Amino acid sequence: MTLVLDTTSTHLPFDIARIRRDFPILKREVAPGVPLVYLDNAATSQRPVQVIASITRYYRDHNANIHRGVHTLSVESTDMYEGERAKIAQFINAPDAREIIFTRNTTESINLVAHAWGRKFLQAGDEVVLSEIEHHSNIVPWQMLRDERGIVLRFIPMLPDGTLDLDEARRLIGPKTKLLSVTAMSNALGSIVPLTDLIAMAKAEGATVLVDGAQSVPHMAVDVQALGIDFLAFSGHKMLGPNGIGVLWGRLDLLDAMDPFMGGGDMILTVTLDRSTWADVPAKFEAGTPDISGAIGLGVAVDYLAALGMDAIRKHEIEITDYALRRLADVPGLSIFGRPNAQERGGVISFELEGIHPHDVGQVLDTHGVAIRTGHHCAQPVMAALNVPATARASFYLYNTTEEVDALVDALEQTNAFFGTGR
Ligand code: C6P
Repeated sequence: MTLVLDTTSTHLPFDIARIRRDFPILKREVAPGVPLVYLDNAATSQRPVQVIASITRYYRDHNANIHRGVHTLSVESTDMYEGERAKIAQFINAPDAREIIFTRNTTESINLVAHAWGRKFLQAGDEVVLSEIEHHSNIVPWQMLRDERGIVLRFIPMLPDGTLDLDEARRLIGPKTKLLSVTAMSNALGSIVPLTDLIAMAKAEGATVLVDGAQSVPHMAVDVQALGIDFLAFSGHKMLGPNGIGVLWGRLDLLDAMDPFMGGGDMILTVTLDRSTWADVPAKFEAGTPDISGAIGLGVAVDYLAALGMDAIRKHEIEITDYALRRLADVPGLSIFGRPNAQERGGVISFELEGIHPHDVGQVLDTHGVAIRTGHHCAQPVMAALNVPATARASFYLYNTTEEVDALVDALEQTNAFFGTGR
């Protein structure tokens, strides 16, 4: 199959052909004559040459440890690392660069809050409100804390259309709620969570609010001050950045009041054989040599996203998702989970093909070059609520085209033909 890209499309808000040239992997074939159609962006995005080159350049020209040396390379590396912190603060409109803590990923960021904020400020009987559509990384750390400290977990239920039950949320969020921790967008279904309503409910009760931005920060403008939240967690690898670098943003007063997450080099002020005192934030939460090149690559990824504009990226994804929802509706035997309207969801479409296990769908699509994710998407409670073991999931990003959606639809029709289904 030859994939012909209509790179002159004018309905798109930016120059898709130019963008695709920045991503060499999009030109590869997964087998001779089978071009890659990468639709697994909710799992991880691809990286542009600008990000890849920044990492090579760092190791080739600047590499040294940071905050430790007086020599030129160490000073350069420190300046680059700290410069990226400031850039990322600006990207999410954080008032102070010290509020950006570099972690490995969203998972570590949420664990950091559960450990360093939760263990200090939550007591037995305090309630933490989560939702049924959370990724495991926003469930398991709180279950661990519950088992250790006796806090109570409450879950805002999911309605059959993949949205959250706001009436139930109003009932669950009350005087005992000390923390609301919710995702901005479901990775399994694409549902966009009505954060403004939920945050207002939590703030009316004086609760702290953590937002899991793993699926929102890469795809739409996120402004922590406008949202009025306290913590935001996200991952570099889902937003064109390297693996192994993530961010926890937290309000400075909260970060100041928290104890460290890990002990070691760089997070201390003084150490004697008897006791130690802590460095100020952000160093207090960045023990050991950090992922310096990762932070630099993430900074370049943020430059790339900012140059395109997050509103333009969101608009592009709505167009692609809208087109995909319409085309997929015509595939025999295919049903889509979640809201039918592209405006109400991110660029994620979970679906099933009647009579074929999602893993088999994924495998046949792969033979046509189409990469999607199948499984429970680290959101087993969502699968339980839908009463399915797994789904097939296509997810889009700024470089995807309507022609790639056509390739997905063709491959699904061939999957039906292969299994003799959809008739
Ligand atoms: N979701 C997916 O295929 P990490 O692995 O720490 O970078 O991100 C965890 C995470 C947290 N919250 C949400 C909403 C997420 O989507 C993810 C990662 C990927 O859906 C990998 S499981």
